[in-house]
Amino acid sequence: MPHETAESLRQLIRSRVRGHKFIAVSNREPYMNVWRDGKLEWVRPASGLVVALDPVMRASRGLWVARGGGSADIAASDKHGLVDVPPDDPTYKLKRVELTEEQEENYYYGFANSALWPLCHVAYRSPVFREEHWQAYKEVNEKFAESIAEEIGNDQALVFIQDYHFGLLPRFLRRLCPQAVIAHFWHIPWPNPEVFRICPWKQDLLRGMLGNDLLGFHIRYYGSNFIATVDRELEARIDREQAAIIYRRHMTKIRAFPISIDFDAVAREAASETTEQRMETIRKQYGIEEDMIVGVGADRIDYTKGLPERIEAVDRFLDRYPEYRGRFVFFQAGVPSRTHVEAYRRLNELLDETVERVNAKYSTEHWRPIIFVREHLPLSELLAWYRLARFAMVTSLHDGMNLVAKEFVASRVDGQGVLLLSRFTGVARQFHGDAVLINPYATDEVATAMHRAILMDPDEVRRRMCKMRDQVRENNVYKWAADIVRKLAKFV
Ligand code: GDG
Repeated sequence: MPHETAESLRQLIRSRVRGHKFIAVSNREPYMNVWRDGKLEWVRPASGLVVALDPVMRASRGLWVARGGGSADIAASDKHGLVDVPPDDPTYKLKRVELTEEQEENYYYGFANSALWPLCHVAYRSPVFREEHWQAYKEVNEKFAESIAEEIGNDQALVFIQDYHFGLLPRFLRRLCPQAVIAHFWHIPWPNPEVFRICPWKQDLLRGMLGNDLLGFHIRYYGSNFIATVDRELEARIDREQAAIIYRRHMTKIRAFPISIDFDAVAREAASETTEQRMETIRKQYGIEEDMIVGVGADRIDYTKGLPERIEAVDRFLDRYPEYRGRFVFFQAGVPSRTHVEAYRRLNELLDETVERVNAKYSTEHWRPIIFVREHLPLSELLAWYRLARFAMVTSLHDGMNLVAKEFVASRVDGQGVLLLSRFTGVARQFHGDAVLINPYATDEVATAMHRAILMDPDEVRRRMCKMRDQVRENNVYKWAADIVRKLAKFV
């Protein structure tokens, strides 16, 4: 069966949502303007969400509303905050909503990232609940609703909201634009009712989310947790047959849409001359001989990604299998993230300490087991590392989906490479049987899995990798978007 493409998505959007404005909403903007040496420049922030939604917007030629976070954002946009993007091929509009520093501090670093993020991930970090964070969260959600309503006016519109920054937006927006069809995709897990019940504003948040017509999660498990939470906290009618919630006579359908990547684009880039040259440069720069075994990881530096746990596993592996000392390197790329938040500052310190300790323990004059690069690498460099690797490690303690796993698979145009994958990721539901599933909390189990990946028979490696590649090729990001658009079109 031919798989979904940007072109088939474009046709679908044109035929199914004709006469409707297509509006996406997210906290982070897909393209940012900054001042560098007095010159205005474009930057593309690192985020799984942006990677997934940009191709959807290119196909829909719609409007993307987001917080303007770059130092030159205002200068680069018109008086309504509008600018044409992508810079090299303008196909859709971006509307930047300007927030005060205090709003950003309290809404983004505060309620979204210090309360909702740990609450939904259950990664054993206590959520921080503060009244001023919550007030700012409400304020910002309301401000976004007004800004979107300004663009919609009395027109018909399909609004596609992204993520946990906007739990209250659906209800605010429904009040202002009752004719709009509103869908919301929650990119992170939803916990069970026992965990969620500690949130002091739980009912307001749930009521906000029930302003949606359609509410999507990566997997059914998160959706069932959401339904169970509403059942416990609000007087709502649950229609289990239809996986829907009826609250104050409004119906919200709950569905699973596993997010993905642009498989063909990643595979093409991975097979390109640039990437192959990078592989050579990397080999020379780091002295990686042909017979050296490479392990790889790439993540935002976040406590949900299990980074110190991964380094501990490398330590355990070298301790238990000393024959690999001098023959194995582990490369970790880490993009700094949310460093304003105390828990993230502590994580960065812990990570540095752990890497230093393990390197000091095993390094020799000519060899160091862990290469840790704390920066946002160009995509071709990341893909070059993926291609050099015998295995990739995804050790999230909990993760909505995890796109790194899918990108690694797409990059292996040679059909080689083993994926060590945490059971606690959404993607583990799609790759079970083909990835080597691990529990990142169980260090010995992870060390054994690394050993197993190294010794795995090349035919078995290929068989598993080919199955995962088929999975992602077919279930690519255009299919994710097309499934949502088809569902949305039923409301039109
Ligand atoms: C949230 C959910 C869900 C990382 N390092 C570099 C780099 N990256 C790119 C990866 C990937 C993206 O960042 C990270 O995506 P993830 O899915 O792993 O994670 P989150 O940012 O936590 O995203 C997650 C996602 O939303 C989508 O719904 O899957 O569960 O937590 O694309 O490649 N990219 C480059 N250099 C780096 O050094 N170029």
